[in-house]
Amino acid sequence: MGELGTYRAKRDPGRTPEPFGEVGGTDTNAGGRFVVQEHHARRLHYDVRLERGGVLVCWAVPKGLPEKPGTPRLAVHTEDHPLEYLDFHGDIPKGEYGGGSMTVWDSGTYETEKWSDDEVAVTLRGERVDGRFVFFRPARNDDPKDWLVTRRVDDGSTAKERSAGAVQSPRVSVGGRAMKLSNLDKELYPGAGGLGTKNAVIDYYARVADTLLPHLAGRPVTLRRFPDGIEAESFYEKNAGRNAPSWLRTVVVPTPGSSRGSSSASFVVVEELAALVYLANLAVLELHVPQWRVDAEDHPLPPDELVFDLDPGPGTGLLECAAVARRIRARLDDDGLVASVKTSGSKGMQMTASVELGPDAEASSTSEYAKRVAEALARETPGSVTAVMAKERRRGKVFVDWSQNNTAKTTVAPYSLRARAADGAPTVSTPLTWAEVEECTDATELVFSPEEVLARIAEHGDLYASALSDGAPLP
Ligand SMILES: [Mn+2]
Repeated sequence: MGELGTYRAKRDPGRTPEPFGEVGGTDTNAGGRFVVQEHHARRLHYDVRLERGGVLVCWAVPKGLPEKPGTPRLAVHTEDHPLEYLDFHGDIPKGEYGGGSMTVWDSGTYETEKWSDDEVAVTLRGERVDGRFVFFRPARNDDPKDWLVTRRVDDGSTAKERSAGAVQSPRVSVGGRAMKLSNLDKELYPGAGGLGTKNAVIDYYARVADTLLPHLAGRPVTLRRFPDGIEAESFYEKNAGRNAPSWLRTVVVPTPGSSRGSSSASFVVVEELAALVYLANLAVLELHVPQWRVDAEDHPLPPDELVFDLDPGPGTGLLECAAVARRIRARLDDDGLVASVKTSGSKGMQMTASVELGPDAEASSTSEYAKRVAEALARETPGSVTAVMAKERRRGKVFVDWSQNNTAKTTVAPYSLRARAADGAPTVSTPLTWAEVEECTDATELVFSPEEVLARIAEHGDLYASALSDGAPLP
């Protein structure tokens, strides 16, 4: 059994959000779960933690686990952590031990090949990392905590395991990009059966790619990952991560209000099928985009889209949103703007119009215009529309959220999956025809599964195409 004395001695429970669990009761020496946390402490490093003997055995790896066999990397053996640390993420206050933000970079299960006092050989099976690693204490080292970690060729230790591994973790070529998929049978939507596996998620994104990619082009995307499915913890990721493949387009963009305290992040820009598949394999279910793009030289451009997020308050739903959407459409039409409408895939709806701001326009002008529209609607029908975020004022009303036009904010992309299930299938942020919005009498008619969305594209083409057309000036 492990000990947590050193762990506790280094931390004050009144000052850090970290867990203070007991040593776990079960004997899990055979192997079990692992986590790799990205820890932005004084220096960025990756904490690799393996469940064993009721605790987590830990190494801090400054450069992260090696992607290939080759030169071993430093892996500082740190104190055992409580099992609750497996899903810990958050901000450890500055000045405290390990102060800085911590996110879960990957998690999964592992098998043990060897475990001794100076050598630990394991196979990690996560979303990002999938392979054999050996942690070892070199024969001559100045500090006994300074271990090394190396990657071994993953040949599978038995034939059975090898064939199972080949099905679960196939190497594929997508649009000319080689990648390894992992844990394809994992249930990301529990209860959805074959429709909710990671395999099904990858399949959907691959098939919707031709229609979805133009909406993502040039937009630094915020990724919402669900490594253990929609009922477990999720993570908003802005950073592409250090192990992102070199072909993946990334762009460094300032992130005001970042909880991490850094002023910029290296965002993914999704512009090819391979990128969508790569992200789906990381259990990225939701793609959120800003209302602006970067140019070919990675410079941010002014907003090119105007968005309204229609958020139904208690006692209202999609039908009330539909009524408000029609009114907004009429106003935009009067101003020469063409609106597309979609479900959010969650409770509400969103509308987008393509705009072109003049050279002297402020980036905030889309937000100001949307606010004027929202406030005008709220004045006309104060009983059913509000333009104010305050929760307590929203009962029985649709909140017309104009604030997502702020350049620091994002909205879920059309055709993105959502982390919700309806009728045993994942939901999708689905573009609608205006006839559907006008004639709908039952909100369930506006909820679509991934298969239905693909069939709608085959029938209608891209119902969100007007968002991609040449923008009109704001009045
Ligand atoms: Mn750490």
